[in-house]
Amino acid sequence: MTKVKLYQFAISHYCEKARWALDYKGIDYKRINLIPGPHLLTTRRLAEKTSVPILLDDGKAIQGSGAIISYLDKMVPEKPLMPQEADLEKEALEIEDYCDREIGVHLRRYFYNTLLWDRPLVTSLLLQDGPKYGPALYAVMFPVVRKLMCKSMNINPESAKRSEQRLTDGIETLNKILSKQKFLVGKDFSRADIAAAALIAPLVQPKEHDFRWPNVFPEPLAAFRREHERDPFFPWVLKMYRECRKIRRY
Ligand SMILES: N[C@@H](CCC(=O)N[C@@H](CS)C(=O)NCC(=O)O)C(=O)O
Repeated sequence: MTKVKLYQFAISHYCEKARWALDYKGIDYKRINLIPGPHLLTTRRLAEKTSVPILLDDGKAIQGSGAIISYLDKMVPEKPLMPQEADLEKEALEIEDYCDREIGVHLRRYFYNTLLWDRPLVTSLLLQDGPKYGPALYAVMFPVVRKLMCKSMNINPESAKRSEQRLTDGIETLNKILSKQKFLVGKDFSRADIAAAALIAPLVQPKEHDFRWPNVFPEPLAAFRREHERDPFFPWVLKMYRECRKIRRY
């Protein structure tokens, strides 16, 4: 493979899924960090939808964390992320899809409903490792970006309350599986583990994660974290990051 590029938001947990798969496969890639708002100018040019992650390989764009993992497994079959047995393959895809929908979406809505109203904190997070023009642009444009984010992700106090419950249900599902087994599917590490661990990582904040999270989250997020610290999924995420998340820096 020639050097591939990953268009991403540093903060995005879906982008973390793609980064994890790239690092796990030992692929030498370049990160192109975009920031919410102006990202539209880049992503519209590259792919069908506006979202990141987008992997660019030799002019071919692969959009979406799941599609990127499937593509990487095809291009670099060593260390497969898809279980090799057909029934486990189906199970892994189902769990990944569940985590994308029930954890990824709801954690994001629940978190942003608080974070977006702490302007210094959220702008420092959204701009982390981003382009140089970011701070000047957000000094003027942030209220517009926030409005767009709330509209496109349907973020408001009522929807966030429902998302808190959906996230809690998602966590409960993970707890049930992980109290019985080491990995989510079968006996080996797979894309299902990457999906679950990466998408819930903003809550757990493992030290191996290469996004610099704030030392303390504002309430009620800090309280939500404290409530779940003793759940089975929490030490499991820390272990997955410790044992299976080897970040390569190029
Ligand atoms: N299901 C997609 C979700 C990707 C996604 O929602 N990305 C967000 C960032 S977390 C995004 O790019 N939002 C901006 C947009 O859609 O224009 C995946 O797995 O990649």
